[in-house]
Amino acid sequence: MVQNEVMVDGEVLHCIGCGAAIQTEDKTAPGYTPQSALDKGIESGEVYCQRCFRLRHYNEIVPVGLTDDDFLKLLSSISATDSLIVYVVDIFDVNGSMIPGLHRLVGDNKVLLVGNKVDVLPASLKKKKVADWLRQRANAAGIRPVDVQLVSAKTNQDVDSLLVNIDKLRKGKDVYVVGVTNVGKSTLINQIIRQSTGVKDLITTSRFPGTTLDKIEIPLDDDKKLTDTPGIIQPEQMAHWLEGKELKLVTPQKTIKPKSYQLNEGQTLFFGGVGRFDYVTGEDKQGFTVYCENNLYLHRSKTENADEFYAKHVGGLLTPPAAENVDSFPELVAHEFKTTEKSDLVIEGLGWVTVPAGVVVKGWAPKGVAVITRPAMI
Ligand SMILES: Nc1nc2c(ncn2[C@@H]2O[C@H](COP(=O)(O)OP(=O)(O)OP(=O)(O)O)[C@@H](O)[C@H]2O)c(=O)[nH]1
Ligand SMILES: [Mg+2]
Repeated sequence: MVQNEVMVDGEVLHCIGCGAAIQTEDKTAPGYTPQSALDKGIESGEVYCQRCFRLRHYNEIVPVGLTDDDFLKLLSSISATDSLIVYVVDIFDVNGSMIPGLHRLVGDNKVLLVGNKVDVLPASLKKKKVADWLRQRANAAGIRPVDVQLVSAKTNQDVDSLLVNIDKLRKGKDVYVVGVTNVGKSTLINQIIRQSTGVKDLITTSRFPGTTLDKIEIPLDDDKKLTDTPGIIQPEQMAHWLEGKELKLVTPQKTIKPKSYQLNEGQTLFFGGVGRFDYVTGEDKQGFTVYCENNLYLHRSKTENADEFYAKHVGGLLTPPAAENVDSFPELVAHEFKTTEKSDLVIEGLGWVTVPAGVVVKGWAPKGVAVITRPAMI
């Protein structure tokens, strides 16, 4: 697939930002680097491909997508190794973070489950509940992690205790960091590199799905290595359907400020144009609390007018999606639940609404994106 690989000291040269083999021929293929930039990079000892250069300096993505096949091949090669698997999930998108068949792919290797992006959770949320819930979700997918840990790769929260744990669990073996795209694998590894060498942001990270393109190996103290891997892009991830600016409005950037609403039966809340919540039946003036990106526009309306309102305003008042992407954005699909206890209705990748016991509610998400309920985390 890769043409005219560049060799240095008998080895294929890889981009340190995304792992792709460097080449100077095909501008549209992974690893493309203009000759002049390559010469400079070799001289300085740090070669970044043109795509990484653009991502790092201009936050612009050049799409070169990996196929599911490439991804599965890479994952199955891990099953043949004797290593510790660090499986990173986005606590904001647990369903979208599940790798189908991971339990088969990792073989007998131990799995340490890491819930990342804990910085966006409000302080009132009980971390232990979140960790227990993560473990349950992993078990339901056939994965039996030896431990579950919550961290924030971005703010460096609990990364040092994760490192201690990794060192204890790996017992002198190699470490593979796996997970679907956008969960923060590379951000986490950058923190690990920074802690041991002081070098900042070595690997390219971005809010766009599909940033890392190939394995990136980082040496550990004992001749073993820690490997970053590309994440598969899942149609179940909200991020799959959104572009740069849209993603920024949907993905929580900072600690979420909960918003409380008193709703009556027959009222609807829109989350921009990417999600919707209906209070179907229950007593009037019930309290509902919304947890989502602080800058996402929430709009209250009557359920009876909601369909019409959405059709009229999606891409305008109700944005994201942006006007130009409305046609390719999937329709919103309703999922109905009756609660028996105080629960969170979770729209994966978007956030959740804490709802009282004994009500009927509907969560709407783009077709394919999961909506679930769980016992309230707060
Ligand atoms: N709020 C928050 N955002 C994070 C955290 N870790 C990563 N991110 C953001 O999540 C996005 C994806 O991060 P990456 O590290 O590129 O994700 P990845 O898993 O390596 O993605 P691929 O290389 O595509 O597989 C970026 O916008 C990061 O800034 C975190 O702990 N908290
Ligand atoms: Mg990455």
